[in-house]
Amino acid sequence: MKKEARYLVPGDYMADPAVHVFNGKLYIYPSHDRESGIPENDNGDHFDMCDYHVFSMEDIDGEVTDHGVALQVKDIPWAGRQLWDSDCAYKNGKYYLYFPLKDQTDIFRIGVAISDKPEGPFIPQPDPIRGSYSIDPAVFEDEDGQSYMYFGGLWGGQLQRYRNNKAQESAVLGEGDEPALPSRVVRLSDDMLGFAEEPQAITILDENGQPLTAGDNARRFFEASWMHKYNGKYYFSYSTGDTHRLCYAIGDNPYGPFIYQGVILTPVVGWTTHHGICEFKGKWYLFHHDTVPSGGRTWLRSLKVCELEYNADGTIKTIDGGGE
Ligand code: FUB
Repeated sequence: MKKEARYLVPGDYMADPAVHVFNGKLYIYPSHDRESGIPENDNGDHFDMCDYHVFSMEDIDGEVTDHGVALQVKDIPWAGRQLWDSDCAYKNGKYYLYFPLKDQTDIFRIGVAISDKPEGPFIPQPDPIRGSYSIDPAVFEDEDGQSYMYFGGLWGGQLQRYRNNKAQESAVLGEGDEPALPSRVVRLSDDMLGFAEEPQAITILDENGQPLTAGDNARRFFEASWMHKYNGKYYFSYSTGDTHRLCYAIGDNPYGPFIYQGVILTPVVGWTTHHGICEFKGKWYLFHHDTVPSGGRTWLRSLKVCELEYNADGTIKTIDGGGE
């Protein structure tokens, strides 16, 4: 494939790609952006998505098949609004689509829907996952068959409203040398429909073994968690949100701690940056999005893919996102 990133779905706006290989094909689970007319604000109300489509590819340079609507807000019994970044996992013959959605009180919860096929359609469970909160679920299956969900997002993602998995009276983002608000990780139950334990905070350490601070805006977690494994190491990657980078940190197990390594993708054109990483037919790829095709409209994003390369020491070669 060419070194430049390739736009994947030129005819529609899609963002936040989660990617997995199922049955030898690569499947993409993006958010489906649309023009809702809702003004842009820090709560992300302008990201007013109401359905998901699933895409597949037989080859990285080949055709991208749109499998049509996989799940819609109107079919989810507990729905309020805003279907944000989803992910899909497979277990025992079923596919599980995990999605964040505001409930009828405007609180983000994480739901799950089930299908016999990776492309859906997915049938939602009647209620959100018990104990779930915030956004951006990413599900990673380890080699021992255990599945873990990574989740959380600041600002409109509401993570700042929670401490020790409990909602607080007032939201606190922290600043300066205070600890950065962490992404969460939780092992999923064997039936894939719930949490098997209390979600745990992810610690990202700097080069001196100190946790990243809230004021370390260029490196601390904001949203868009992703986990992949390379040469036996666990790579936790994420967006820094208002500083617009995709960064990563490496650990020895799914819970961390993870040691900060650097930038995977420099800022793209557009406010958000979000990704999925996966190996397909012997090469590694970074799926992401930008707003170049929509002329920079934050809420109308387009999917892209490019190759992701490692250095001999396991670090990732930084990719130019083409933004500022
Ligand atoms: O697509 C809506 C939100 O924008 C996602 O959940 C965030 O990660 C950001 O990409």
